[in-house]
Amino acid sequence: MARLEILRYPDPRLREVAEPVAAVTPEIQRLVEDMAETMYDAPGVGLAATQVGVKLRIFVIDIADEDEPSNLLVFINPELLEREGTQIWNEGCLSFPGVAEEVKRAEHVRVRALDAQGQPFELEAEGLLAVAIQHENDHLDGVLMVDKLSALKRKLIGRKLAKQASASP
Ligand code: GNR
Ligand code: NI
Repeated sequence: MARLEILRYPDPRLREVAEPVAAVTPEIQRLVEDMAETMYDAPGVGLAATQVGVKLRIFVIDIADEDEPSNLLVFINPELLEREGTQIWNEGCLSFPGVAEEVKRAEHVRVRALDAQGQPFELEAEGLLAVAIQHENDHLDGVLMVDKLSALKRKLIGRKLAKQASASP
């Protein structure tokens, strides 16, 4: 297993639209393991392949608390089938270190995807899991949480991250 480098905004690769996975091969399974290790190491509740510079429709999520057993969810070629209601969550993103902003999302989603074995599954989610699924699915389309904010907030966050980038080695 290996930890992967997480791209930071405004890296242009975060804006690329990911392509479907043709087949869940051992190489894809290795990538999924590396993504999970990278997510746990960060730590984050989710990670999309786009964030590690891989243009494939894959994300991993684990919303289990520290005192709970881990529960890795793997989504390959995910499709959002239903979105219902609205909720506002204070979101973070590993590609925006130190940023947390309230984002409006659907309260309930139904998603279909392939798991790490290439088997199709469907899942209904609400609360944080629904937020994470929408956040990660957006990454696969090059959509970032700042796109859901006002132009002013986006500009302030852009400046903050530019400052961080010039301050860190
Ligand atoms: O670690 C993460 N936390 C988080 C909190 C609220 C809503 C969404 C997220 S996802 C984020 C990890 C990440 O950047 N995934 O793309
Ligand atoms: Ni993110």
